[in-house]
Amino acid sequence: MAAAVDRVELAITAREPILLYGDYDVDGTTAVVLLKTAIEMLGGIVRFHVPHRLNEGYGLQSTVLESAYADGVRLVITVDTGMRAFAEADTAQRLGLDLIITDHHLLKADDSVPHALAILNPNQPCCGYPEKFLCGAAIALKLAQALLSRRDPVRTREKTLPSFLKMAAIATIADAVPLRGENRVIAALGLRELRKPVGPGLRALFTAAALDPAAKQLTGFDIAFRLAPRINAAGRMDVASEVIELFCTRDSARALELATKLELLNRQRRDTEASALTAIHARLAADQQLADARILIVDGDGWHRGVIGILASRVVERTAKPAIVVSIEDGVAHGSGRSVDGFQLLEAIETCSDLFTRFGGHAFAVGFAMPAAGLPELKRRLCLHALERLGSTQPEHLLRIHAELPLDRITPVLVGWLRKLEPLGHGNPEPIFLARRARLVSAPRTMKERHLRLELAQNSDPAIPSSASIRAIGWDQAVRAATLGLTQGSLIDIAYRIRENDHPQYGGIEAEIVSLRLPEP
Ligand SMILES: [Mn+2]
Repeated sequence: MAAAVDRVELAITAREPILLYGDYDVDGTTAVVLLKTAIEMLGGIVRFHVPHRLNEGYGLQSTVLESAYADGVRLVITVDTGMRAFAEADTAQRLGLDLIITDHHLLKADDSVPHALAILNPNQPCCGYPEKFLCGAAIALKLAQALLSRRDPVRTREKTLPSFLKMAAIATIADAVPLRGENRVIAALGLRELRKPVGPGLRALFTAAALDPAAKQLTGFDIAFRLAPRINAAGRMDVASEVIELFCTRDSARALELATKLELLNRQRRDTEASALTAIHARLAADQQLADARILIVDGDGWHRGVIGILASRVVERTAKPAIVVSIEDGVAHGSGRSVDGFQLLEAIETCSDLFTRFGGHAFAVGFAMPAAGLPELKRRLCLHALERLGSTQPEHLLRIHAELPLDRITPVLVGWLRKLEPLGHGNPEPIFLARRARLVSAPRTMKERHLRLELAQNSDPAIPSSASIRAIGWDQAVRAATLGLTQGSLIDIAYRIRENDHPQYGGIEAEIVSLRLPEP
């Protein structure tokens, strides 16, 4: 850290431009925003580069380093990337560029690291930093904190750092690092900061996502499922650098324009994803051999490469099997895979490393590129590998229920306690409850022909008569309810989450049904 801070200070004093090199996802772009803001506060000159997902691909690029050098840059700082950029680090050294790598990605199996002036990554075996699961933006925050504290420790602690926690919290929740330890602190304090009046970019983004941070307590869910997809849409569908502009601009008209564009890109992303997902499900339904494999590898022509990762996640959710979605374009296959507990996906694709032109990732997520002609061989080898590792039995969807909670025990006090568990997300999952033999007070209703709305009552203690009922919502559960033949008076078991609906008309506490069944007789 000291070496990194010294070098950045030198650049600031010499008014030497610094290039920040980020990744195109939420973590990478917020990390750029954070560090850019910090260095500019100290009087430094910052340029940034975020690669274009489709045209440039993931990671540090030598060509960008070369043109930065030609433009007078002598110091490059990576955020959320760089840990495996060995060749590019050598390019930097050859050019005479100083390189500081800040990244949270894992090292190569042999613990070797690229040549750099300094590397900030708690995953290095020699690093004593106690929190190993920081996201990229949180590591950028550490560097910002170190830089600013040297100048003014009091102001940094009391004012600047809290304001930076907003970006770090969004990234911590969006990048799916476990929300425990220091990450929980960053996320919780950052969410609190997000409630206060913020810059025009964040405000415009909140409006686009129909979120009012002043009116309600923001949750991890709001960030993960409402804010983050909009930020990510830029990198998936177009250029991520506009996200950085959105967060840095002071011009509200421009912020509105950029947020509107993100909204549009996010809708595009959703449509693209939905149509490809339909095609994938049709394929799995039609091809039994494909569907029975222990790893699902589905390829299609020209599927948008910005969404193949999300598609793979959807297939995993639905099938409980590791899945790889491949998009073929001009004879080149680009794949993105997601895994399940107990199957190390990076290790799996490493057994096929001779087939790839490029690959990387970790246990649960991988990406690769290869000549499309090699796909049959890849499928053959991976299916065999998965069969060896996972065995031939088909997986079961297991639902983890945290506690049994009859519906009449849901009280505002309990909801208040549950709120204290926030921020919920990876590593700190939202509790799922079980209620047995709840009674339908009225006939089930459907919404938009897909969703289910029930009015349920349950009297767990006959000594205390209760006539109260609770509304229960089941997303995409209308068909399931029809299969079970539910009518007024039916008894059902439900696994559910407790939701606070802030709709002005239908607001209140409700149960969100995760799964339902008829009770055992
Ligand atoms: Mn990251």
